[in-house]
Amino acid sequence: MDLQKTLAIIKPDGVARNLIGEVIRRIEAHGIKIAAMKMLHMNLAQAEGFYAVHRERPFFESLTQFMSSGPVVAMVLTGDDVIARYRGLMGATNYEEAAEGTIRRDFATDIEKNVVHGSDAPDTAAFEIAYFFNRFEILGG
Ligand code: IDP
Ligand code: MG
Repeated sequence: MDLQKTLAIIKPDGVARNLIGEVIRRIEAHGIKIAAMKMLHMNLAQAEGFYAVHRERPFFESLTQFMSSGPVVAMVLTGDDVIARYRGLMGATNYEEAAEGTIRRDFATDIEKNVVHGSDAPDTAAFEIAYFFNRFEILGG
């Protein structure tokens, strides 16, 4: 068993398109537990801080403007190997390359507006969870 936590976000496009329920339905249908959840609207500086790892990338400015363009739903997910399992549910970054039946394949409209975020490793998950939640807000601490 590798009990992990990961940060999931329903991005502004997903919230605007009424996909909150569908994303959460898929998470629960795969037996993944939600340990924390909140809705918030990041400002630009907050989005830049969240995606600081990407600050040198050509898409950084557009990505952070997008992520601060409307409300998001942030969640902490827990379970065995949940980082990879949730990324499997999400599908590849580029929805055109994402596997059939994944969230991005089914709902993304371009490589940026791809509906969901998920941490990619234990160290990034720890940073990203702490960016949005304190330990009193996470079930099971
Ligand atoms: P990930 O979300 O699958 O982990 P990352 O490479 O970490 O993908 O990129 C973070 C986010 O930046 C992506 O989810 C997407 O919204 C956006 N992004 C990634 N690559 C591109 C690109 O080539 N053009 C525009 N936006 C991109
Ligand atoms: Mg990433």
